[in-house]
Amino acid sequence: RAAIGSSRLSVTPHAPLLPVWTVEAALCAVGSGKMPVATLLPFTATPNRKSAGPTSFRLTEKFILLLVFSAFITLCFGAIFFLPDSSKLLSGVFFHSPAVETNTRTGPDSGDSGSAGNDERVLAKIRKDHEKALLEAKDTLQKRPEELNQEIMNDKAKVAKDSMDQDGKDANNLPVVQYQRPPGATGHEPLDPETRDRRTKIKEMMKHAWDSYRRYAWGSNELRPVSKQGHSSNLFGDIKGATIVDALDTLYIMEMFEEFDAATDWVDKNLDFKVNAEVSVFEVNIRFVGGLLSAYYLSGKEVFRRKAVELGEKLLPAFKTPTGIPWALLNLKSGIGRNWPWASGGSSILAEYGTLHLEFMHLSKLSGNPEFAQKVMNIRKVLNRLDKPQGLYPNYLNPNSGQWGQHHVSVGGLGDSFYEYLLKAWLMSDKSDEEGKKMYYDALQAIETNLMRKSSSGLTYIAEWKGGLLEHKMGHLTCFAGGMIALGADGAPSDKTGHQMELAAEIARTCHESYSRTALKLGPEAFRFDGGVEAIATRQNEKYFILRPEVIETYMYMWRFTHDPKYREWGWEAVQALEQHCKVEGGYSGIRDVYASTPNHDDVQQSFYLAETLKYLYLLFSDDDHLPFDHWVFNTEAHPLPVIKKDRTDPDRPNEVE
Ligand code: DMJ
Repeated sequence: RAAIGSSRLSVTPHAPLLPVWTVEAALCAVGSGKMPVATLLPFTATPNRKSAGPTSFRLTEKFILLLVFSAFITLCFGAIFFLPDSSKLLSGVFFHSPAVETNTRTGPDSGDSGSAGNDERVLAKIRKDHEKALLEAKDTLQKRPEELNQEIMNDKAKVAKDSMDQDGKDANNLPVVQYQRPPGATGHEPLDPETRDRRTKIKEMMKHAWDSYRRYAWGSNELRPVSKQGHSSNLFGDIKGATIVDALDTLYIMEMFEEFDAATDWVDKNLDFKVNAEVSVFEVNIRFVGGLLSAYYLSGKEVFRRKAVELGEKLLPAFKTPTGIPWALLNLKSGIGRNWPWASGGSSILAEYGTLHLEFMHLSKLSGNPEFAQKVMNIRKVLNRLDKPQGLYPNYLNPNSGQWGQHHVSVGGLGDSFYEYLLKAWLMSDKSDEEGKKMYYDALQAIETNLMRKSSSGLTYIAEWKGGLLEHKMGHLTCFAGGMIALGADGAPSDKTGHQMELAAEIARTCHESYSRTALKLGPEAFRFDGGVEAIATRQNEKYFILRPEVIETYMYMWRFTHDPKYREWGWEAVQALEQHCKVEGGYSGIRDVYASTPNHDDVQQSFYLAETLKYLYLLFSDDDHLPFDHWVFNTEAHPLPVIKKDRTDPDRPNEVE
């Protein structure tokens, strides 16, 4: 036993001096038959049975002993590793697993029934837990994605609520809001196969535009698709990532969620407003604030609300003027503002200060800070105190004196989105903003009377007004008006709904003509109705096309309100032209002259191409319940913002914001 039990074989004093062998080595060598019997002899050198000690065993006896022992060892190992529930034996017996001990000792049924009974109970519990988990998983799988998202949001809101301070503010000093996604954030495939294919095609275009930006210009404001590098216009100062923020909601509504997540991550980690640079208040508001707000309302991700409010607060110093009419340009660090040097004696511009309303109302709602809403409501007050020539709003207003600058009026550049925001303020307030409504319909009447004309061949257009004289030119930007008039037609006073729908359709037709009369089937920046031409650009500096959305925007609204298939056809014509002439290997580019037979690319992929042009195209080939108009209003950069529903229980409180 001593020889076997100890780890080393001790050598008897009588034995000759020999190397020390381990039992394992000896067994191994014997077992493998490699050790000659003679080699073992030194241990058993004395054949005399009477001599004391283990060395007196005979060789055969030793073999038998070794065999018995190894059989025993094998049995033990077999029992440990191969009998059922051996793991428990291992953990319970050898490793003294506390889990096993607790279960067996403190379980409700613990008693003297023995370990077999305990095992049964443990197994039964595991089975029960398993079944419960399966049922829960089944339950989860049966839920619709929206329900799941809503549950996650509710849980998040609950956690946020639990961690808020005494004023009901969260860690970012924002009020806790119960996020509820408005309906139609994503759509479904249209039934008609052709429409479905066309919609898929638009998504592929978005993918090409986005992937190219991601590959060549990630983090820059825009992409140069021909030279395959980043591009930054000075409209955004040192703020970066305009394309990312502008594209967020388009990615979401097209269900490009991997791309949306990458964009979200960039916003979270890199979007920085602490810049010592001058920005355009209008551009930053419509693209960045608008883009962030939409991304928040579509996804419910708090990072977007936080960033939108942070940026909104940075824009507030722009309103520090004697009248409260904001500056066009603002240094985000110093808070010092000024106006464009070219704008009529230091005036602010109607389309710029008049295109803050929708975003600022939502900023007040999401931040709990009424200042945003007060600032834009004050703009209305100033405008309503002023006399308007022929009921029209001039493009220039001096923020110091509160007086109009030059009497230029336009529904295109410098004026356009002011009118759009009057109508949409009313719609976004769930039709409770009566002031906005009246201002819109009065202005539209003045525009119709003073600016709308018909060409000799019957094309309706909206001219520009300069001190009482008409310039018979219509900008590509003005083409948005077809969609706006259609959107407002339903609420038009004095039975004018039908008439306004006709006007909208006529403008859509004129703008379509401006496309079809070019060589490349894409519209010029401005077209004229004088000197013997109709809907054609005559000046070289008006022949370019920079991927603008306005014509397609009008097709989308007209399609929604009429379901006349021609609007989808016209949209498809534009898609084919974009693919043929604007698509390049590194994205989509604008064109310098739409009348030239081959395109000369301007090497810029504008951020509004992803925000607006592709979004409106996608919606043109989607069903009406995708971003339905009774729940969503688009800002001027096509960022959908939810209608702020009236609190029906309180007649004196028209909507949450007010
Ligand atoms: C966009 O940035 C907005 O639509 C704005 O109101 C004017 N136009 C450009 C795109 O053309």
